[in-house]
Amino acid sequence: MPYSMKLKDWVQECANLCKPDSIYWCNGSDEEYQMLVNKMLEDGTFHKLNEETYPNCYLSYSNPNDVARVEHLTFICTKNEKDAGPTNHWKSPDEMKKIMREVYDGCMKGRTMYVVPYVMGPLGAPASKVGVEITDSAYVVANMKIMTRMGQKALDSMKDEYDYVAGLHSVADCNPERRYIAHFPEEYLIWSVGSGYGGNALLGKKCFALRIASWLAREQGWMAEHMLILELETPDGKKSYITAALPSACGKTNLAMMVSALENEGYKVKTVGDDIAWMYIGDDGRLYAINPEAGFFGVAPGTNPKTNPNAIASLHKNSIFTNVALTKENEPWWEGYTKEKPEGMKDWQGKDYSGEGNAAHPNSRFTAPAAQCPCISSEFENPKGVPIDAILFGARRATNVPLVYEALSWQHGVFVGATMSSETTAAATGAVGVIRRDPFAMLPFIGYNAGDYFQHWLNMGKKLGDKAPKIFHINWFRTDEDGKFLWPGFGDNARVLKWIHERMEGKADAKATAIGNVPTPDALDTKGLDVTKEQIEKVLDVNNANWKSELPGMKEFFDKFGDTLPKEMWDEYKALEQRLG
Ligand code: GTP
Ligand code: SPV
Ligand code: MN
Repeated sequence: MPYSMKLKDWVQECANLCKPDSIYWCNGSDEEYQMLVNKMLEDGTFHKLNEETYPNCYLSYSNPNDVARVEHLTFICTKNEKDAGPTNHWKSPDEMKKIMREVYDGCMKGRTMYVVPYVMGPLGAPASKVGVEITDSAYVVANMKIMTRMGQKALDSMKDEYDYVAGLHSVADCNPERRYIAHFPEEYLIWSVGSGYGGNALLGKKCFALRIASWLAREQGWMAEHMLILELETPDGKKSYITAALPSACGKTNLAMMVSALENEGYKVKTVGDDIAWMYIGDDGRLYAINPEAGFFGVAPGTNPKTNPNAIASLHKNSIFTNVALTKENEPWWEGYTKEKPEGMKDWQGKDYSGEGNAAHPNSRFTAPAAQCPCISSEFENPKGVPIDAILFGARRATNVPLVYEALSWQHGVFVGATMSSETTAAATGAVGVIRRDPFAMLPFIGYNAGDYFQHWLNMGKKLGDKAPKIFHINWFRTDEDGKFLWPGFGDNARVLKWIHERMEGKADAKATAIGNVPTPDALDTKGLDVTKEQIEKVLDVNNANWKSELPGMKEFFDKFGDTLPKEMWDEYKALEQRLG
């Protein structure tokens, strides 16, 4: 996986361009972290939170113009435009580099250039990979320390001086007019400028582990996916492993860490990963997954001791909070943390909170070490990863899409993934709540032509044969006429996992519908649940007339691909059309 320049030479080249005052190579030690923290406390980037209740935790505010991923400024820069495909923004590598070089030129004057080597994946795992991020943001370095295996151990993991994915990042003047997140997958290179936030700036995450990695994965026969990985312990004491792809801010962290409502019945959930899965075919022919990350960069709003106690426990020490509100007790707060808003808060820009609007930004986040999660799986560091039994695709849809359904085959499952649609969220800039197609929850993250990506999924299914995981679709967000969620969600989602598990064992009943197999109302365990039978019927309902109205959107999406769309996708489209009558 070689970059074209030796690491030292590339660092020098970046320094020549960005002209920092000094260069600092990160070793990843705790002393170094403390040094960065002290520097950020001094310059006001960090605010220290209540040491008694949130030891070693810090609050940071981003520039108000820089609060989420910027999909309209994210580019896949391949030599041929067709290789980026119809779902990505494209510029030629030469043109993009020319534009960005002007922004990079001298952008680190008066600043330190940090060189951040990091490993994505457990140390020593065959599937793990090294990246090096150059950045002028101490905040980014601190986040990378939590999110990845960072420092000397990454340098030690390199097979030779070329064995890394290169990422150059500068906040520069944080100007939205001069902000670009560019990927050069043919060169194993990422350039990001003008943003210091989340996936725009922590280059190991979406830029490397999804966009560059998905390109590599296609070349090398594996998969890089926007998926949580969870461990499901069942009453027989066995463990099965499930991955789930849900779009940004649609419930991956929550599903991965859920406290099962069916613990008494023997269904328990543990976390292997909450955002990204790298999957490969093992020696036994099964699909295995590792979590390339070492921490959680989780959505704060909605997280509370009831909805996600494990996240709350994870973030109570050694964590960074970005764009949350601050209470009088010097503790972080966000919408949905408590029912009552505390008096006398500062909002996410540090101003006195008036009580109007959001105190925390809707995309405010916590950065917490995965090892602190009470329900982290014992397999989290397993270099082999975990064998996957089921793959779930999920969306945020108020209408039409039932709580859960089972795909009829791998090929049909690929069609279900390819035609996913979901309401947009605050995780990216732009309108919120607009339904858009989001294939495999990867629309913003596929680093190449999505038509080729669908083909790659079909190819992986052929290689896996009868060892392929079963595919399901989930939707926790269906609402009634008054806009209220029909399904309680969170820990009660274990009831859906139970049905999925029993389906795989050939035990649970299902009703065949046009879109796939849906639980019969009796097959879903609703014991102790405070919902009416009518509500359950509603949340499981598949209405053919409504589904027919979904078809034109799918067709319009597929039409964009021309001859890069696998023929099998049209076959499945026609079969669905027929089943709908
Ligand atoms: P990214 O980190 O952006 O990729 O997001 P994610 O998919 O991990 O989403 P996350 O689990 O953080 O959830 C996003 C929002 O959805 C939070 O506000 C949650 O409280 C809410 N949420 C998660 N699960 C459920 C559920 O089962 N029901 C309902 N109603 N809301 C949920
Ligand atoms: C997402 O948007 O899917 C995230 C947050 O997980 S970010 O790291 O900003 O991409
Ligand atoms: Mn994500």
